[in-house]
Amino acid sequence: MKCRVCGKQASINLRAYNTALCDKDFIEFLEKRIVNTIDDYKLLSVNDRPLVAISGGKDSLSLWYMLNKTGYPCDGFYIDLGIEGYSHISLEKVKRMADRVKKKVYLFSVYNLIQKGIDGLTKTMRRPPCSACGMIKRYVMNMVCIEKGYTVLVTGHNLDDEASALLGNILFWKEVYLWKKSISLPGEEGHLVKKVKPLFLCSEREMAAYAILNSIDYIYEECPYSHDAKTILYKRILNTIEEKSPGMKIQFIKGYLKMVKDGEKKNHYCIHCGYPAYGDTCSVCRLLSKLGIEKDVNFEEYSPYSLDSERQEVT
Ligand code: Q46
Ligand code: ZN
Repeated sequence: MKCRVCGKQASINLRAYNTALCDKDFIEFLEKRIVNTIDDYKLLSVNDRPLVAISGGKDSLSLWYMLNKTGYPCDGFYIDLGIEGYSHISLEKVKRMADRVKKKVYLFSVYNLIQKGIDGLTKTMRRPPCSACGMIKRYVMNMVCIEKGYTVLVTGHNLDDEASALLGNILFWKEVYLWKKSISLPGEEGHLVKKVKPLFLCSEREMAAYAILNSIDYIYEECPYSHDAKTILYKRILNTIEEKSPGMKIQFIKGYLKMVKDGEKKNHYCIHCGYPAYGDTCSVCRLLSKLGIEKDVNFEEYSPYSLDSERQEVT
């Protein structure tokens, strides 16, 4: 197998793209995809101050490294969740990367907020920890951005995370969540910071390869609470389909992004006639203006009998 770019021995086969690449060209290929994703979906602008949420795993650490390397300087944010055998190891990895990219990382411990770690919270609440943990993380990440003046929160959700979540939301028709899973979620001035996911189109396998090739020291262990059976099942199902039909996952997720975009566009109305439009002008008004015709919509009426006269019997 030869590298498509330089012809040397390829080290990774990307069946979804029908291509194989060597180490160096794969790194460039993936970095280019991130930059294109940021441009195509308008995730970051020149005036933005992005902050990356980092867990210590391969995705968020690689993302932080990549963004700083490709011209998007950004600081990091880490939440110590107080999970035994996990949190202190991940913190070390995060500090190591901060030294490497020479960027600041804010550290926050959940003890400051709830006076216990996620372990303690689980015991007190006697329910699965992920919903409370997710809620706390979202809250604190938003708070740090607002308090420290960052305009965008960047997270490391990858293609496999998003595709499995999307599949779960579709299977159970969780419509509310369905619309909230997009690549970018708008903020509300002073209340809610904009959120973006530049790894939306990068698979788990690609991110692991990128981390290894760049000697990124990440935590291999998953959070001990992360064994949500459904998510694992959905990922397995999607991988089986991907095996038979390479590129399916990316099509699935791109189709979803298109649907969300079209959905947003439906809220636009024609400035001339008020009819729903993709853009400022509806298709009919656009056609008429192309033809140089002034719109004149008169509805003639035909009545078989005068409305004033007495109703005649139908014979
Ligand atoms: S929500 Fe659940 Fe994660 Fe929190 S308790 Fe661990 S697995 S860290 S993404
Ligand atoms: Zn090459």
